[in-house]
Amino acid sequence: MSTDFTVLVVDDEKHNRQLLTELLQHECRLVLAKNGEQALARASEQQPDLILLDVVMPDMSGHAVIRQLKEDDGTRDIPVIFITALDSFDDQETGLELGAVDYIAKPFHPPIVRARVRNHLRLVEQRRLLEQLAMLDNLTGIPNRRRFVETLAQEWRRCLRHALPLSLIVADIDHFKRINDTYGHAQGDDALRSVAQALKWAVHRPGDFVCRYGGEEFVLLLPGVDADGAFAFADCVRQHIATMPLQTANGKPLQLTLSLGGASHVPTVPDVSDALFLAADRALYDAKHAGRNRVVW
Ligand code: GH3
Ligand code: MG
Ligand code: MG
Ligand code: MG
Repeated sequence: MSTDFTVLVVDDEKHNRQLLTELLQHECRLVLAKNGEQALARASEQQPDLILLDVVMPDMSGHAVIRQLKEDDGTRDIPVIFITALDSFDDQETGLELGAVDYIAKPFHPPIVRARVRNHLRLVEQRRLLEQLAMLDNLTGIPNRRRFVETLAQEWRRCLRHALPLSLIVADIDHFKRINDTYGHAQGDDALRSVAQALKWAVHRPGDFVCRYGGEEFVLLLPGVDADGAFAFADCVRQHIATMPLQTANGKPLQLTLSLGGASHVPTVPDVSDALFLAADRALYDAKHAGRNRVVW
């Protein structure tokens, strides 16, 4: 089991915290809390992958802790295992109904605790992998639209905090239907993969982002870059794609072009990132109507 997992152990008794630490220290990174208040603070700061939660604690019960964890967007999805001396069927039922993924009775048998923790961490690992896959476009391997929506909201907030400009570019392949019609759909797919790789190569600064938004349309995000910088960047991309030779099955090299629409804002209010996308999309429309293979801002 890899140690890049973090497990939060919450127990008011030092002896229990020590026992669990000895038991799990080679499985994961451990964070300890001795009461409910500490548990909530550490869960939100450290974003552990799993929480082992005592029920009977003096200030705040484990049940109160899990209720608060489930109310908060930032901690809702962290799996919780109760470890408790309250082991009646009713107690177990209550714990599971509050959203715990498992229930371990005290006094616990150490190898069973370790095995259950391992099992739950394995589930966490599988879930992470699925989440990553769900954010990738399966034709090109670059991030997909779902990832874009998340990233745009994130970058908008970050640029708002630091008073930075955020630039967004929508790029659409020109007359792509003709490429499919002339060379076939498989060749069209290859062209999409090549364009995706070229765009990925172009956005190499940390924080820059590119995704396949859908069909033959890509979106690029450049945080911290103003309209002038982003326009120049978009035009470089346009020139690069227009001169990039693409191999085809019949040996005739294929050339394609992009139309790009861009928009830049310095965010001043939260949650209007949609307007940035719409402005860039409108600019793309103008680029198409002005004759394609060009950048419009
Ligand atoms: P425009 O310059 O106005 O953008 O013309 P266009 O032909 O690129 O645009 P249009 O929207 O008419 O056609 C887009 C084409 O992209 C049609 C569709 O079959 C093709 N396409 C969308 N997704 C895929 C894909 O995953 N693989 C392939 N090969 N083609 C795709
Ligand atoms: Mg206790
Ligand atoms: Mg097109
Ligand atoms: Mg299109």
